[in-house]
Amino acid sequence: MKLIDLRSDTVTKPSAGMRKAMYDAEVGDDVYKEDPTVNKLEEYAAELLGKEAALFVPTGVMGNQICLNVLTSPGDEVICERHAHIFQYESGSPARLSGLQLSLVDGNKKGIFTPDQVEPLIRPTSAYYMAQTRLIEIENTHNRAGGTINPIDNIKALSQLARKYNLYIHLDGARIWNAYVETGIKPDEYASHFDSVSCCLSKGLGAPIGSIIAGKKEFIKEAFAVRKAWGGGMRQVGVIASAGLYALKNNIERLKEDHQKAKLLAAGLSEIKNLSIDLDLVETNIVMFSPNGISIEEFQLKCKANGLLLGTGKVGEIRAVTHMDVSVDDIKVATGIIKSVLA
Ligand code: TLP
Repeated sequence: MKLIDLRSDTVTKPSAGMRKAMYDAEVGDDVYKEDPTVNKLEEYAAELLGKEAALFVPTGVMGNQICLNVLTSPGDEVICERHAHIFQYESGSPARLSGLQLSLVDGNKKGIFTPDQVEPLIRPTSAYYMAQTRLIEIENTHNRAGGTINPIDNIKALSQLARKYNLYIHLDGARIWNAYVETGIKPDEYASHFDSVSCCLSKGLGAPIGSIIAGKKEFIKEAFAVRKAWGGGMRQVGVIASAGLYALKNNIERLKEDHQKAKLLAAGLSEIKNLSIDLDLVETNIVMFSPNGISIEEFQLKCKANGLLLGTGKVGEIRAVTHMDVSVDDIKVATGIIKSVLA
């Protein structure tokens, strides 16, 4: 039986063109900065993000965590949204790896929080007995809220607030490419409001592995040392950096198709009885919904038995993510499977 896999946009397999680029990649030892393909990827990504420098890292989690580590000291506090990936899905790493505590803001249903909500959370620098607020983190698009886009004016205002209080500001832009194709706001425009940015190559862009972090030269120099300290110094890694470079050059604009597929799926789901969905949240390639009268686990198992793999979102929610390895037909079949499971 063919399985339609909507668990995540991370499940894609490298295309023929990407595999060829990997096969042909020139390589060297990246710990000595001698891998020409990694160097090319880092230069290209830095330019795309309008930053002085960039660093290739194995995963989005490592990317976020290196950025937090470089910009803070143990005992500092980081402000982020309650459903942020760094809080929900990164294994407690801000505490484990950098001795940080997180101060959580309740965003709206789209995971968006405003400067008015953040300002009262900033600790006075005179209060030596309090953790010191050091950094604000924003996730765009916001995964757990359903792939929602943070409005650029809000990002600007949060960035200005960070400047006013001498705080750093970090972007978890794992899916910044999705925000870009939907709004037309370029990745470098988004990135210009942040000290550090982390972006994934292995989600909708279809690379098998890899993320990029970007920022000032000095920042990337320190990030390079932290990556090594955490065991992330890689060798002839041009074989995978080539996939990332191919992804950045070929697979950004096509993300629009994934957004159309998500809208198609959401529209189909909204007509199914025993299912709740907020269409207002479907802005990019993620669709969150709740099946009624059945547990999430049982619903997932029944869908799987019928050939459809689905993930989870917030408590009581199913997450379906569209990507380049599912077709419009697959989306129609998936909608039919969900309908029959809930009938
Ligand atoms: N997210 C994964 C899961 O961890 C939920 C997914 O399937 O969506 N930031 C954001 C916003 C992410 O969504 C993810 C991955 C990461 C960072 C971490 O990337 P990886 O998995 O490469 O470490």
